[in-house]
Amino acid sequence: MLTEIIDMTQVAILMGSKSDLEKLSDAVHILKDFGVSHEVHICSAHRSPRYLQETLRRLEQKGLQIVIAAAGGAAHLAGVCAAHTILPVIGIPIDIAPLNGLDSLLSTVQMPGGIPVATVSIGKAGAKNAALLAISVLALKDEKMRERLRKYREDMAAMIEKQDSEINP
Ligand code: RP5
Repeated sequence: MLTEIIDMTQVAILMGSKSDLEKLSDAVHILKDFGVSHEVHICSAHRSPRYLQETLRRLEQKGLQIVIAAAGGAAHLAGVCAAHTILPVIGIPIDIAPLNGLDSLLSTVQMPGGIPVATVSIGKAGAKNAALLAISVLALKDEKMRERLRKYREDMAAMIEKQDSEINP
């Protein structure tokens, strides 16, 4: 694949803290399985604002197309990323104590008009969907990616049918 030959990064997964990493494992696996070139970075909007900005700039120079940003609590990472780039930004609200993600959801989803963040569901399901949503955007201009996405859906449907037949022998 061309993206493997040239040093290109299509998708960035950014997170506010190393403590978010285990919630994002499905997103990383899905991007790998679909052959999407990606990088995973810890860059906090409030603890390392300059590093976040530098990372975005560096990745944009490597052909970045979509940013996935995951954060918990007062989760402004996705919004700050969106402020620094015109690329599509997908926000994952991470569930952390004591509010278990409702705080992160509202912080991520409630962007004032003008700077959009496409927000997925809280936690692990959101991480999975963020990767699949990024892939569907890439698939707009990539027939092979579209085929992989169709197959992914077909496999999922087949699995549900199999499970149904198992409980209805
Ligand atoms: C956010 O604060 C991070 O995204 C993380 O979800 C949360 C807690 O971070 P740690 O205190 O675990 O580093 O910025």
